[in-house]
Amino acid sequence: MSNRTFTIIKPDATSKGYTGGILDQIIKAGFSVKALKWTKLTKEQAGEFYAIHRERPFFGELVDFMSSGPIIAAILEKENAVADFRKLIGATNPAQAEEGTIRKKYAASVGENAVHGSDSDENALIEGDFFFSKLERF
Ligand code: FUP
Repeated sequence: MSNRTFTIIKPDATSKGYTGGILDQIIKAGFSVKALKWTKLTKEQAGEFYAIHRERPFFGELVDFMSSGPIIAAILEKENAVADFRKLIGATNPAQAEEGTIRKKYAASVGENAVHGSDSDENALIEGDFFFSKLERF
């Protein structure tokens, strides 16, 4: 089992000033930051990152949204990181997210849902590699 996961604080959350609150909640939950970047994706890069959803009806909207403003990308470390982080962020749809979860507190809708969290150890590695070079992670 890997002890790392990957997250994005999405454009809705950065534009609403939620970045500090979300990072604080992540760190207080026991995750340590191993890489961190303030950046913005082009449409092409957002499409590449979410290539797995290419055939889904919401793909165009997802790409437009994820390239609409700055984001924070980060690699996080904690025992059981992938599963524990998914628990911390809550369900994809904030209406179904548990009380106290990041999406319950900060997300507006299933599309604009404040944060991304990797769904497997394998994808955590792939997604971390998408954003960070070896020199940028510790
Ligand atoms: P999650 O793993 O919780 O981020 O959710 P998914 O992998 O199912 O979806 C990836 C992203 O696609 C979500 F963060 C938001 C977007 N999405 C929509 O915009 N509409 C949908 O109906 C489902 C997902």
